[in-house]
Amino acid sequence: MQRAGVSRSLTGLAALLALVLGSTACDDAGSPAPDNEDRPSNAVASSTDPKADIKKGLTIGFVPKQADSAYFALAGRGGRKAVTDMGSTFVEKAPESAADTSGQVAAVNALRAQGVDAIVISAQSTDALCPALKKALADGIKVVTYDSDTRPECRNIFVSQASAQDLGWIEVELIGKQIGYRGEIAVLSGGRSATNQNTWIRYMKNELADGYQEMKIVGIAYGDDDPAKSRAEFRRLLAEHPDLKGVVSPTTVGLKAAADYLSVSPYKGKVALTGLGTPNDMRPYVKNGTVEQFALWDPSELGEVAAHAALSLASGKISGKAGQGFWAVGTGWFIPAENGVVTLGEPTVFDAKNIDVYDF
Ligand code: RAM
Repeated sequence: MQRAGVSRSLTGLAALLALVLGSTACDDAGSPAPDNEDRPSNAVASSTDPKADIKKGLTIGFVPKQADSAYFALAGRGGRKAVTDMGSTFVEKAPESAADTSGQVAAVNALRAQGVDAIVISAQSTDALCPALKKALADGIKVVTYDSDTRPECRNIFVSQASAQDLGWIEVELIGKQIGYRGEIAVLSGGRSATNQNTWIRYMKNELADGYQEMKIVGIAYGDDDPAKSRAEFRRLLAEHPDLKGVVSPTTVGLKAAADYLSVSPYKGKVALTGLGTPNDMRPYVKNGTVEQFALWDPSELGEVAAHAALSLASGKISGKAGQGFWAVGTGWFIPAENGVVTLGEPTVFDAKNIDVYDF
């Protein structure tokens, strides 16, 4: 899509977002393309009753990417509130680190053995999680992915934070604006196998190829959503690419770690930094001029909507089939599109003008 020329003539990213979102209503929302011909489980008709009540006494198990994460703590808080408000039990099993895919598989197996009614997971890897999730589905456990998807045949619904195409474009725009849409950029990502980051990077590359020919990605590093590794990888990118003009970090952990280093390094003011971060993490670095703008959605809302999807699935109100809507109390009505994807809405862009309005 040729959008760079149009976007450069506008002043605010809000205007850009409105423009783009209006024209991309039908794009996919970050769900990876199935790499086989399996029929998605959510496309298989199952008997549902849209008038059924939400059951009480269910057990909903959340599996975030990692235990020690401000982002997943917020998402878990939203999930717990939704589940307990509706009279059910919230449990969470988290691997120690985001690089620990086997820890996520173990968490899924443990929740399965426990006999939970639904599993809500941010999948760290498509391939590693699918077999375990398929077994859970075969047991009659409903599976919702949130934040990071697996294959459609391995879950019922994916609650996506935003359209992946829009996120790819916003990242390119945020960094492009700051470097005059010209020069070398790099990406500091999270886990190498993380479906969400890999999908956004793919869309970033598409955008660059399509309308930003004078910007070039010269390096992609993976900090595994570990602060120390992210910082080290950021320093490596800076050292290996002396002409680097900017870095995009589409992970809250990577962006914070990079900003922390940049704020006290000689690169401050020379290399632009943006990406996805929480306002509370990023406030000091916006205030001290290290970071101009970055974006995110409300992680707590993401957790709430994912929990409501799980409750509706486990109550037999919906099956994940396209068109079968569910009500997320406090947020609204969501209708899965093709492949069972539900999109939360538009991400927010934060900067010095609005950051103090947000507290998460
Ligand atoms: C990190 C995780 C998460 C991602 C956010 C933006 O917290 O990698 O999956 O959505 O960053």
